[in-house]
Amino acid sequence: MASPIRILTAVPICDGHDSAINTINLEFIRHGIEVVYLGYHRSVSDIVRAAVQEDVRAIGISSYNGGHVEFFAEVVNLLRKHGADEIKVFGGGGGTITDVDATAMRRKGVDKIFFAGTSLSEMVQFVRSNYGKPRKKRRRVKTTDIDLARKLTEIEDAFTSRKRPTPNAQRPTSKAEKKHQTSNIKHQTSPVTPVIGFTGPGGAGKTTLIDELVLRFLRNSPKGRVAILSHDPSVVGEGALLGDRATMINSQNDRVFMRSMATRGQAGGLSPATHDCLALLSRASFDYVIIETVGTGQEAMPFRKNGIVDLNVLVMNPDYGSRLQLQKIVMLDLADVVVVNKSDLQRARTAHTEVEQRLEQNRRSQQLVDTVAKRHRDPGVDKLFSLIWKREL
Ligand code: B12
Ligand SMILES: Nc1nc2c(ncn2[C@@H]2O[C@H](COP(=O)(O)OP(=O)(O)OP(=O)(O)O)[C@@H](O)[C@H]2O)c(=O)[nH]1
Ligand SMILES: [Mg+2]
Repeated sequence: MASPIRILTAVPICDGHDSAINTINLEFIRHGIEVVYLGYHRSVSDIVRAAVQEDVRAIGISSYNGGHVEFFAEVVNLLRKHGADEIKVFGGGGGTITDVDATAMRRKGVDKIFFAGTSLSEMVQFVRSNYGKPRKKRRRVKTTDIDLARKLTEIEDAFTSRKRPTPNAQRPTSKAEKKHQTSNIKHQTSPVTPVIGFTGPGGAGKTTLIDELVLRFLRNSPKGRVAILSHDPSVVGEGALLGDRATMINSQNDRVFMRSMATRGQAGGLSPATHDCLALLSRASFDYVIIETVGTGQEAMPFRKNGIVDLNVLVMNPDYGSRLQLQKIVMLDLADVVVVNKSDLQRARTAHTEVEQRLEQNRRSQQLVDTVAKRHRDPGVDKLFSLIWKREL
């Protein structure tokens, strides 16, 4: 089976017209395309960085507020500068992009501009026939991010084409396990990258929280780098909207390597290729690796059996229901840290008390933290940050 086509879509800086691209994204994912959506008001460098890290086939830009000739051309130029000119650029902007503009843009290296009145199926057809062919063998590159991004694609593709019959065979082990395994080896020098796993129900604020923690990490560690492996579900047509990047603000930074993964048919919050991708990232030179699962249900325990994370963080929404629901959430037994996010909401106080009582029954040293991830400089997020980063992982 061929891997889904992966593309990135975005709206340029100083432009909030995202209704067209939202409709187009939906049509693409229904037709089996994986769309990494970067959101609106995005700069050329943010778009190119994301496209390189995500190793997409093409970038689709929707532009309405003018400056499109220069903006699209800058994206093409920066891709070239990074040695990533195999990533193609296309897009539209209704009547704001004239025929004359489109000709100028094509001359500057843009693949195709879609005008007002084009049907959605024409766009799907274009993407399939232009960006769906198997890739030619790619030359090795020196830039580490491009190289890393391509290796991650190879891992994902191998699982899709079933070249990896036994998933998890080379699963990474947690730092504790690795320590145990190597305790008899003298002079062990290679550093082991701590892996922090974030899970919890859809919309609880996992991505927003990770973004705020990354901000604190970047400030505390002026030269450090962090990797994020973020999951979103594949839909029935086998496409996926990989939308976590659209929520990220602080993580649009050269010191953050982020990769979005679709679950590609696997239940439980992760993708069949997650473990191998994680193994690769934890061997690369990052100070931390963060994983975000898909929004999960009561029975989910995405990090349990495999020991792939060093710290297990469950992010909850105060609106989980009642005490009875808390008895059913398996992750409440397994998490090292439980975060009640959205503490600005009315039910947050009650949620804190109920979750605290539930955790007491476990008789383990689990931490409970209340946060408001969407508020800058939230003291709860500060507390979580010190807990994670100052902890001996
Ligand atoms: C809807 C709309 C809004 C909504 C936006 C809602 C949203 N969240 O997107 C609201 C009301 C908020 C809005 C606000 C503004 N708008 Co307005 N808006 C429009 C409008 C009416 C439609 C745009 C649209 O979504 N079309 C629907 C899409 C699906 O169809 P389409 O545009 O024909 O695009 C086709 C192809 O090009 C292709 N396509 C488009 N993008 C892409 C991308 C890819 C990857 C692909 C493959 C294809 C593709 O898909 C379509 C298929 O047929 C246009 C006028 C118009 N008729 O175009 C003005 C328009 C774009 N807006 C305009 C302006 C000025 C503004 C404001 C600055 C107004 C103000 N003074 O406040 C603000 C700015 C907002 C901001 N933050 O950027 C101007 C821009 C003028 C310019 N560039 O010179 C326009 C042209 C109106 C006008 N004639 O003055 N706007
Ligand atoms: N009121 C409130 N809203 C928040 C808070 N944190 C995040 N949100 C909002 O909650 C919504 C979902 O946030 P995300 O960070 O995307 O949640 P998520 O858990 O990553 O979602 P999935 O990846 O889809 O499972 C967004 O609209 C955020 O702005 C918070 O502390 N308070
Ligand atoms: Mg998320």
